[in-house]
Amino acid sequence: MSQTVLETTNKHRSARLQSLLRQKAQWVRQTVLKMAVYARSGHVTTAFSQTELLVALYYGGILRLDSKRPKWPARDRFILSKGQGGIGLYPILADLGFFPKSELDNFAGRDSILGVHAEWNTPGIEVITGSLGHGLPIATGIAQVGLLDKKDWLVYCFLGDAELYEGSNWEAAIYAGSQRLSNLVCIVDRNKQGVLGFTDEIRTPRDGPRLNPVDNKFAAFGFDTRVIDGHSYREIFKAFTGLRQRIARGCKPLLIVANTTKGKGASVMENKRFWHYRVPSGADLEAARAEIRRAHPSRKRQAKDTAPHEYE
Ligand SMILES: Cc1ncc(C[n+]2csc(CCOP(=O)(O)OP(=O)(O)O)c2C)c(N)n1
Ligand SMILES: [Mg+2]
Repeated sequence: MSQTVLETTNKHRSARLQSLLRQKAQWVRQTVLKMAVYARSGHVTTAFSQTELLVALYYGGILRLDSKRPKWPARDRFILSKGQGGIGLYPILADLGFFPKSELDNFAGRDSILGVHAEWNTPGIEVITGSLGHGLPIATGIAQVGLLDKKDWLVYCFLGDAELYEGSNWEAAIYAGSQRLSNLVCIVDRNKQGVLGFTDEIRTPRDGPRLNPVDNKFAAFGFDTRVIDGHSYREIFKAFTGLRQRIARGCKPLLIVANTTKGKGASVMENKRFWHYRVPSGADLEAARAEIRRAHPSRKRQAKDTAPHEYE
């Protein structure tokens, strides 16, 4: 798998680029499954929900990053507020060269640099998260500093939807809106599920209070908003185009609601209450593997079921 960051050009909508991104997404899902099975830990459905968004951001030339200089001062700051999604970000960071792919073998292990939740000592991870609800206040503070220092880097804050029940999100949103933090881009992975409950279909006591309409709530707090299909590269690139110019134009902070499916890509786990903390095994695992293998027909070596430590 090439480690080249794909260029940001009009080619984004081209079939070739879409095919490359689909291939990356397939590889990320396969790698997440291997890591989780090997470690007997990790949030697989969480990672599958966010895959296309992270693949587009990291391989599609949206984020300005340098894997050889993770602390490059001019980098965009990407904050994975839904820290349990780390398992789905680590393969991408490794593939891009932030750290060796062999580190993926030790996901969640003793002395690992890759925790179940994202931690700041991992190259490419900005802040520790996983205690949900605290990424946005941190992102807001960093964005404020960027504006005061007249920098052109952007701060991306990637939130879970049920995470919006927690922490100091709304306090931070009020502040971000009132200060017109034009360099702040919030993305909500709107998979409509938390751990065991749904966010808008209140059928059991495990379901949370209704979150809809998420976009209108943020708009009321002073954000511009966009709602997209978080599995469509065409919609993702459209929503993430021209964001850096928003700083010079003094725009409002931006919220992108990305409608997704929890467990996307493995129907056996899609949109079910059961899977948030579980790692599939047996027939479920085989079904998931087979479906992901079929997702991109040109993937080489797809028939070979590699050992956990082989990530190519
Ligand atoms: C402060 C805090 N409370 C509870 C948890 C337990 N927890 C882990 S993941 C999760 C649900 C997250 O749902 P969501 O933010 O929608 O993420 P996703 O669906 O993308 O996994 C919860 C409640 C936590 N990590 N932190
Ligand atoms: Mg969710």
